[in-house]
Amino acid sequence: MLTGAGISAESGVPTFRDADGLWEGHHVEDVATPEAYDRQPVVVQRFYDARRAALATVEPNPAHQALGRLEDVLGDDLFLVTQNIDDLHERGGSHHVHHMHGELLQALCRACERRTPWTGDLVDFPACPRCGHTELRPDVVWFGEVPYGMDRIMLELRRADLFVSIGTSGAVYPAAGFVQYAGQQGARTLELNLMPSEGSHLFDEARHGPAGVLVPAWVDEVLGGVQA
Ligand code: BV8
Repeated sequence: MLTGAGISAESGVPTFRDADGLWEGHHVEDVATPEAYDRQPVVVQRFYDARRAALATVEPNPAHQALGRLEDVLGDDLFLVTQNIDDLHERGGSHHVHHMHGELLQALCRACERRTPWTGDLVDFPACPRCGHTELRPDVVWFGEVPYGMDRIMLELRRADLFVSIGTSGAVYPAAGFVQYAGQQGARTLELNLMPSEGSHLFDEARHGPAGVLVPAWVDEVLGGVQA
């Protein structure tokens, strides 16, 4: 199971590419690359501080909650990888969430490379609670950086018999390549998205509509089958 910004849209978290999306106000290269951070760290910290603060004002929606229910029944037979850096999957009841692009509510120290749960701002460059250096950055994967846990993800894609993609435009790699890889490994592939994504033609089946409607309906279908 792969999710993207679309699953959090109905919770009020802006997506990236839609009108009024995150990238509307900012150029990716100005806020989401290591070079941007070296060039203008205050601008980058402010961009993520604002998103971190906004996270406290939103709630998980029925799509997140449905995946929480699915995990309760399927346990380890469900591997949930998300491109999202919000914590709405966890607040929606999912306990095992693989954040391949990092987490807003975590700070990463560039000096000691250790992580610290973080809910406040980083723009005033506070000291790292572990090593004392003022080298804390958002624990997110920027463009040009290697996503987290790719080995585990590729392993799960190889053993999957069903690959489901929810709320993603299929514009960013390596996530956008997962459907092809999973399909080549024999998995059936399903897209649940508001509208056809860039890779929609690569899926065996595609259902289009809001995740808050599609995902609970699909989970009830699966659980109906499981519990029958
Ligand atoms: C890497 C964290 C090497 C920070 C993010 C191959 C070809 C071309 C380019 C590349 C390539 N390989 C690598 C690249 C470069 C680059 C890339 O892909 N560039 C793109 C722009 C072309 N990739 C990288 O740099 C990656 N690193 O490749 O390292 C490597 C690779 C493999 C193994 C080893 C080494 C790192 C990329 C990660 C960057 N960080 N996020 C932050 O959040 O600020 S990416 C960020 O943007 C998100 O995490 C997400 O991944 C992406 C946004 O995409 P979506 O989540 O899909 O959101 P979007 O708005 O685009 O779409 C929303 C969708 O939802 C839409 O389809 C919409 O219709 C739908 N929707 C809307 N509302 C709803 C809905 N659906 C249902 N219900 C609704 N209500």
